[in-house]
Amino acid sequence: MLFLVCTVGATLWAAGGTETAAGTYRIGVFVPGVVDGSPTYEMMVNGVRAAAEEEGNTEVSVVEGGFNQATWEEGVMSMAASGRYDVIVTSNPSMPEIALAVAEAIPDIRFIVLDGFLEGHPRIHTVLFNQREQAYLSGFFAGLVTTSSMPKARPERRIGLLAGQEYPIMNEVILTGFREGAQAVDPGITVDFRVLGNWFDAGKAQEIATDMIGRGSDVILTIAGGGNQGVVSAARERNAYALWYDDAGYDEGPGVVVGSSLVRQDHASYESARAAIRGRIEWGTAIILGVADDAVGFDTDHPEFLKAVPPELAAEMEALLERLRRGELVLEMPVPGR
Ligand code: RBF
Repeated sequence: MLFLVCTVGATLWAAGGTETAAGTYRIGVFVPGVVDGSPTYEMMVNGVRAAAEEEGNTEVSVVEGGFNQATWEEGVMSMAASGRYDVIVTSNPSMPEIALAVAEAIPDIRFIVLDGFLEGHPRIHTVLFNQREQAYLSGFFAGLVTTSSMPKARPERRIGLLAGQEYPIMNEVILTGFREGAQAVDPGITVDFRVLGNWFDAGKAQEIATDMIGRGSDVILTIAGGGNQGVVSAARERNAYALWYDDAGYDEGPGVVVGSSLVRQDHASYESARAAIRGRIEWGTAIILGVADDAVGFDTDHPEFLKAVPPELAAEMEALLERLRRGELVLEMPVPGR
């Protein structure tokens, strides 16, 4: 089976299984990949479910599109054409284009696209995060760690980034922001950038991360979905540190995962789904949220963070967050397509 469908919600399906009670709001969540292992998708699904539960009279179906990206448009098109959804919620920078193609073909479907940007279509709303701020926070922290006296820090001043795949926001915003943040700590820091080539292969991710550590990286930021586990294993075995992205990953490897930059995709998903259910969404708008909106951050509260990281490093992260919040440091997110 190409797509895995599971249905939850506050409303019952009618006896036939294809009809819903009158007035029920129907949300389809299209996951471009799989939910398990990708923080960004886990948060999207959790946010929509929380909104549906709170509002009531709302049904949520989650459809996993899998890793063959060539099938995503067809998958979304068949969801939209089924007439079973009032709105489709999805997430990642490649989805606005697919939402646009499907919205042009199917006249009454609406889209909420998270982690993407598209303005001006009357049935599409997008929410993008300031990933330049997020990547800068991760890079600044990696810079602090690699130049610190933490037990696994080494003298090379080299840090790593492993990405699932290359895409414009990865290459032009996340990698650049990560390097920018690290070099704000020490301009001599270099970044070893590697690409896994998929969002699931933990074994290959472990091999790549092991090689990165062997070539001098003592801190690796992993943005690779299910591949993240391989980076944590390599760091654990080879005496290095891993950094998590999007949600708090400290419990994935206490003492190994020592930093997590955050995007509140769960809030964005909850808020936009709730607005859609209430008929209050501003269709056609594209918003960008950052540190000042409490939508991007760095988790300095987790007990494993406080255990692993010297207090002066934690204080430096707090100070950086405060500068971003107050606008003393401005890191503008380049708007895709502009
Ligand atoms: N991130 C994941 O964590 N898991 C994925 O399966 C995943 N698939 C992606 C597919 C495409 C085509 C693109 C452009 C990005 C993908 N991302 C994925 C990255 C995600 O959108 C986001 O950039 C990162 O999670 C960092 O916030």
